[in-house]
Amino acid sequence: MIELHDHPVSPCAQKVRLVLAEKGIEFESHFVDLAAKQNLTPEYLQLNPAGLVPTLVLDGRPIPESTVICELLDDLYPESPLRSKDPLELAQMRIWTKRLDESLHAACGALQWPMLMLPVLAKMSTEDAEALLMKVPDPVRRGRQQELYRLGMSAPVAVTAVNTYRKFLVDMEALLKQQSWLAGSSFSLADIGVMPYFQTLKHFCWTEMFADLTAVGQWYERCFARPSYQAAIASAMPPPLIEQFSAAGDAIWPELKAAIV
Ligand SMILES: N[C@@H](CCC(=O)N[C@@H](CS)C(=O)NCC(=O)O)C(=O)O
Repeated sequence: MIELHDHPVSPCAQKVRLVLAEKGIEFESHFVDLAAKQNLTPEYLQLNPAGLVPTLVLDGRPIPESTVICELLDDLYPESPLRSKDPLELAQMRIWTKRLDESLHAACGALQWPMLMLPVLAKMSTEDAEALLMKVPDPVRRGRQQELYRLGMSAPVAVTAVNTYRKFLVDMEALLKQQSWLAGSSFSLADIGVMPYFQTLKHFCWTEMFADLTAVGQWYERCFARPSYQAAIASAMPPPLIEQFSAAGDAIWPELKAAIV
């Protein structure tokens, strides 16, 4: 039995759910309430010492790190492979997934986290909110969240994030003008890895960020038309959350747009 410790709007969890859906693998999802900081409870930290979702549990063994999980699932379920046999395409795929892990993910976190968490923290005393943030195990992530809590979307980290996003999209455009998919001729873990970050743009109504990038727009349509998108991402989003996100994202968009250089 496969279990996934999960959250509907976590890009990393969405990535894993996309792989499971592409391959038709059954699994049991356990919701981790990030807003209630359930990811920082001692029980969850035993599964995932970084206090992050997702965690895949396979025959009782917890496996963290979405990129690792996706490759593991492709190894365990080799039918409908999501990695090319061509070494150059495989390298290209890993360059994209590495870039997600090393840069776009943090940028997305810096934009998405305040939308989710600032309303929750606003209901607490400053002391309680600061104490809660002190529990975040990773010092880099903790510092980013503290900065966003104190300065909101005008924090330098948010300005850098929106520009990191835009640069990623522009680089995608250059490549997708020459090939259909990010790793080359076939849909792969690179496309799956990037799709959730477009879901973030979609649900916060920030798709204008790539409105001028035609090849990216076509890639987005192709990816989001896949049945796995419906099964893994769209159907998991609670409608009240979609409404809350689009209203919050819409309100902040002019400020974000003005920060793009
Ligand atoms: N490198 C990790 C990153 C996981 C991650 O950042 N998860 C976020 C949601 S997408 C999370 O759990 N955030 C909770 C928090 O920061 O409190 C992976 O790929 O699995």
